[in-house]
Amino acid sequence: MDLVNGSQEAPQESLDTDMESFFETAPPLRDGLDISRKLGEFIELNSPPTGERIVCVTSGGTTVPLEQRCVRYIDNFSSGHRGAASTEYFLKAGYAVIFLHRRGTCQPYCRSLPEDSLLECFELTEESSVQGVFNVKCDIEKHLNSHLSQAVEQGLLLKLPFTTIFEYLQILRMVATSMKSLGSRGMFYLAAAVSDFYVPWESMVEHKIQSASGPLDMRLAQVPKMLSMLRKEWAPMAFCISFKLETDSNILLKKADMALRKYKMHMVVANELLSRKEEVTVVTSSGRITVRRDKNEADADVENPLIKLLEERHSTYIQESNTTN
Ligand code: 9Z3
Repeated sequence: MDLVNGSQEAPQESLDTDMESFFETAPPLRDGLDISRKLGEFIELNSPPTGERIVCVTSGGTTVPLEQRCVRYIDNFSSGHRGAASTEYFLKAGYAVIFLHRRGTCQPYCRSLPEDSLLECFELTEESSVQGVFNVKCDIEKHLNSHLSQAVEQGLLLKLPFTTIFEYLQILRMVATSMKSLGSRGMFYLAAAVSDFYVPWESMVEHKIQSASGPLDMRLAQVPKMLSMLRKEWAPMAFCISFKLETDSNILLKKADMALRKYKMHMVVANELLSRKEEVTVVTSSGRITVRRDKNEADADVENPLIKLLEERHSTYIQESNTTN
């Protein structure tokens, strides 16, 4: 496959046109009406006087289909652990959460469940008894019920799944425009690993690409940068945090600084692939803050202190917005 990586930056007008054409040509969402109804109800329920703050947490990687009847696709790495853990801490901090996640990735309150088939937990050994297995099952059910269903039933957690870059960006736009009315009480926490390149739907082949024709040459278009659209049009008053992922530590903070300025983010969380569960650096216009997991506690997550920091900064932002308006 031939990845054509042009390094020149596109001017603003061409970005706007790229964005329009992305949405005009994307295959429409199958459950768009249902998502829109759920979003409307969720935002109404969690707006004053019954609710206060809402955060949209994006989580997992987007896929880029190579065929319309998709057999092959390019994927962006993300287990969804960051998004799932952060959702738990946001709920704990009193936020209502819209969890926009890649289908099949890590879910809130299910992070500690084993990767292997759940049935393997129930495997009978000579010492274990049917009663013992039943107790394990009850413990798991109790754990899930006490957190997950509670959050969903109380209307504090709305889960919206995506797979492709087309689904992700269309749903993100719906969420953002629905959250516009919340003003500064809305937050975007964009931890999803979003494809930079894609095959436009109209130039994608319908059927499975045949290998008999030899090597595959393919030109990928650049995914229009939605962050500036989010800040400028979709939800201009919302508090926005994006993530910057690099594998080369020498360029990470420079790239995070650039993203902060270019997309007018309120904060950019910089992380390196290998150390992402241990520490992150929060880049703001007034400086950088390193946030680390508490190594003295076995199960401590870096998301715990991170969400505390973001919640504090969001509170200050809401107060400042109220006094200036
Ligand atoms: C992140 O950087 C996330 O923290 C991770 C979390 C994907 C590393 P896991 O899901 O990992 O816990 O396994 N997300 C953003 C990645 C990204 O694609 N950022 C774009 C960029 O770096 C900007 S939107 O250019």
